[in-house]
Amino acid sequence: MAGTPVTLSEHLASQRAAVSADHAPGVMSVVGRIGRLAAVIAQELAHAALRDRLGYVGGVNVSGDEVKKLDIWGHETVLAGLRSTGACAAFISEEATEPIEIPEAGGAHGVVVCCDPVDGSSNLDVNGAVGTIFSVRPGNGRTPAAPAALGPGTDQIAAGYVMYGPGTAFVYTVGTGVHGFILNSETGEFLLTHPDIRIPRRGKVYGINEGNAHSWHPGQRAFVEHLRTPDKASGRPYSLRYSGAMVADVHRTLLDGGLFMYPADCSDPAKPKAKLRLLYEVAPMGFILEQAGGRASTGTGRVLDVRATDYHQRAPVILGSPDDVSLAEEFYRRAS
Ligand code: FBP
Repeated sequence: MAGTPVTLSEHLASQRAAVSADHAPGVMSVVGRIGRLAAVIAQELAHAALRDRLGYVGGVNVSGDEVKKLDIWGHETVLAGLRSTGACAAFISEEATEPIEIPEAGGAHGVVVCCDPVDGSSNLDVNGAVGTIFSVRPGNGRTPAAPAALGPGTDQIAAGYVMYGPGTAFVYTVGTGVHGFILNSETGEFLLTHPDIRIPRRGKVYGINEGNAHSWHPGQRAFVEHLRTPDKASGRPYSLRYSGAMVADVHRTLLDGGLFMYPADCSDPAKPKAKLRLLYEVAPMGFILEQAGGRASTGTGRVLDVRATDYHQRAPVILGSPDDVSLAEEFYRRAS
């Protein structure tokens, strides 16, 4: 890396003007704090097997997923960190059925943070890549503050994720482009490595759990069949890459182009069932992809236009290179 590396806190300061004056202090302290927490979480994940931190705690969360010890540890660590900023008025987490109100924080300009503290939990016990996903929305200056999060994804004022892989990556946006950092584990600082990420218009790779193909919308099935059909002129077949952790699949897609898809289960076409959660998985990733010149669709519409009405609501997602996502939507239209 040439020149003096830019740290996350320096970069955040340079982005301050992009956020409304009311919410800039809240956004800066919350995103900065999540950066510092990510270094702590990375350290814990790296030693989890040595500290008896793997495995289940027993019981399931609001989404019916079996809860891992690190899910709870991650949740409590992020909550404690956000509480100490004094800027987070409410915390909506995958690991808490009800939003956690922090009435003493934030005042009129407190922010609401939606978070998946440990994304890709099924990878934890097999040393696979996992992540943390966060989204920041303006509070309403009232208590309870959490209802301020129930709106379209376009209400987000910041979003990002941490990927715990060979290196620890931190990627965020406050609405003026998407920027990537890598953790220097010696100093605990994130250093700018990918300024202003732009996703390629088209890719060569798609990520989806093909084990669910039987339940897909006919347009989804036809689209994946199209991607798998050899055709030199259009660079097909695309390769299949699927890590089992949304953060890792989205990070690859953002840097290399292509698609990450988790469509709805349409076994009962009248009641399509999605898996991924809107407020702390799909909407933040939609904001990031759009800021990088990509697109995020439900298959039939823009993800960021979906209005949340429930804190743990689910939504289908097809995100990635704009030309690839548009083609997917075309296949949905043709099949509808
Ligand atoms: P959590 O681990 O936070 O519950 O996230 C859901 C998730 O693991 C995503 O990260 C991933 O993309 C998807 O579910 C994998 O689902 P499946 O095992 O059904 O393919």
